[in-house]
Amino acid sequence: MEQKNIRNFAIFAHIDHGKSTLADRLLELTGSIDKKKMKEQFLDSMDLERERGITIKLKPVRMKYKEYVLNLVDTPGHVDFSYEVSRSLVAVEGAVLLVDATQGIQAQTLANLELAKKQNLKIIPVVNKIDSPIAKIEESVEELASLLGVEKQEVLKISAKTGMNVEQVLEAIIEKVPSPSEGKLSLPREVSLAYLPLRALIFDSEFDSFKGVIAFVRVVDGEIFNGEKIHLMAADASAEAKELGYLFADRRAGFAKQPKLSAGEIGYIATGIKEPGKVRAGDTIVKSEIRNLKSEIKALPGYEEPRPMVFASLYPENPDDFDTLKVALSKLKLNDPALVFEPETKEALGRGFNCGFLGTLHIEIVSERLEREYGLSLVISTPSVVYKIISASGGDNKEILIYSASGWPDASLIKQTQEPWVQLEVIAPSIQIGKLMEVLQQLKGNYVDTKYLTQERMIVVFEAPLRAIVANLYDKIKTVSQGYASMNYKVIGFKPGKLVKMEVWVAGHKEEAFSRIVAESEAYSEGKKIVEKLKDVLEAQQFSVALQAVIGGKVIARETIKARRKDVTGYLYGGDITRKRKLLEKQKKGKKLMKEKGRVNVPTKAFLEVFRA
Ligand SMILES: Nc1nc2c(ncn2[C@@H]2O[C@H](COP(=O)(O)OP(=O)(O)OP(=O)(O)O)[C@@H](O)[C@H]2O)c(=O)[nH]1
Ligand SMILES: [Mg+2]
Repeated sequence: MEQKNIRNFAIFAHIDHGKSTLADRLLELTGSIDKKKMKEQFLDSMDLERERGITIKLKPVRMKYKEYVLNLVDTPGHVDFSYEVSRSLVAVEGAVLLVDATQGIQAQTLANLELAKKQNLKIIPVVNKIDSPIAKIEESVEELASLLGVEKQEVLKISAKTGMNVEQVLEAIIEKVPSPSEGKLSLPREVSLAYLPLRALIFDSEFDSFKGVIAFVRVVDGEIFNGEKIHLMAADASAEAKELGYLFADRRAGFAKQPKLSAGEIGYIATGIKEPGKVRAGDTIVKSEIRNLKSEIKALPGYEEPRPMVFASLYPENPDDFDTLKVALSKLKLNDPALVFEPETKEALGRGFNCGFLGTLHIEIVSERLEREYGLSLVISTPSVVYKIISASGGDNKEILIYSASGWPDASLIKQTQEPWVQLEVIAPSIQIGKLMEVLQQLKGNYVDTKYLTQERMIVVFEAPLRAIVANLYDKIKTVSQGYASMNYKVIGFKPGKLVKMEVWVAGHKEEAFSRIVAESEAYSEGKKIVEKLKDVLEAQQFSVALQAVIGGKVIARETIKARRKDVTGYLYGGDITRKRKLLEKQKKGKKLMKEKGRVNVPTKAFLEVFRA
């Protein structure tokens, strides 16, 4: 395929603005999919995506339209998956920016646009959902045109649902998105004509037990043939292109084997590599034979490493599953490179991992995927943000970063505690600003500014501790605005704040996974909330169970679950008194043992429920 006939583009937007639905129409228009196989949001192929109605993973697809090859990448809209968006945008020359006409520009529209601008992408502005009776079409067109500084006529008006005007999107892509040879990734002309060694950018990957790591690549220069020896520059690992080809709509069955991949194309390379840790998104694949010329071949820029800000510990419910969890995490990381993890050991839980995530939905998705795709049962600790502690040791001040409550040092060593703060941008209809302000005031942050986005909609800028955001601010904002407000945030640094470690004791034993770091001013209400929630979610035991929130050895809140006496002898009839006594004895022993071990069995669900409290 000649490069001038290739167009590589992503679809990006705020959550739910209709990206995957537009992708459906494009697949149909280009005849890329069997009509019988078609279903709504076809590219959301993961069960989790379909159940929740959201896209979680970026998804590349190759389509043919007239004499052109179009490589589309569908991206997720939720803020927790923004690393999927930034990786997608690096692999393409253009992007369709969708704005839902019933919603207008939202927080992730702005955040994602910033990412696209950094990549110098050609942006095709599109207003979607014009079929909806509540669509504010002209307003949305005006918003989008002024945001991008383009004429209103440039903004396409479509319905991804009915297909109205979708063909215009295809035409605009062909006309306006630069071909790879003219795009941002191509070499200066005089160089590219001479000698073009292979350079392919890995933007995603997954594990296959037969083919090893399958890398999804954008070939930037040169070409690669099936069976050729390859080298991963950053990992300094050698491999072989066991199989390569294009990605058609149905990815599973859609690995379409080819003899070669050429500059400008998007496709996959099965590397045969069996250690998942070796392959990283952002790495550059070159040919083995030229690896010694490394100094002459520059690695592609790759990606900024994502900065996880929320941490939680994952432990296998069955300690024997530690190694399975380890392998599962590294395989999952191939497919979700925003995930970071490090082994750790906690007395009550054994061996597990401290993991970093981009947000709380990310935690949910990762733990669900581990359970579904790898058959693991997990215990998840209360999520926490990173805290900084200034400790005084031997006269010198030392700064340490704490990723979970278990790393909390002895109180006598703590000189000052600090926590990350964020700058929040909330976009909402002006008439809702009052109610939103009430929610924001509760964060005990600083109001910064209010700007008009349009006549009816405003952006409120606010600074607050990240801790408050993690604790479900997103949902609160959605609720008070009936879904019309959206938010985005970025970390601005650490600020001093009085923090303490709160422990939770169940039946007199510390349940380390429940420990969390809280603001001192909120410790009492937090403690109360946790023990009340625990009382709700834990089952009654054969002995009464005390639930206590404890700070520095002092109980600050307490609840009790009453004992349930289990009739172990019920099924014995008649007078077999010795057996009866034996059973009662056994029960007593069991109770004692349970009490000794403090093993009230706390199911994973309880950890998540308590966390959501
Ligand atoms: N009325 C109307 N509804 C639409 C249109 N396009 C999409 N929708 C609906 O909007 C909802 C979200 O659509 P998706 O295509 O999943 O949105 P998305 O942008 O891919 O969402 P994420 O990937 O999770 O960010 C679905 O219920 C669609 O049916 C449209 O043109 N008109
Ligand atoms: Mg989607």
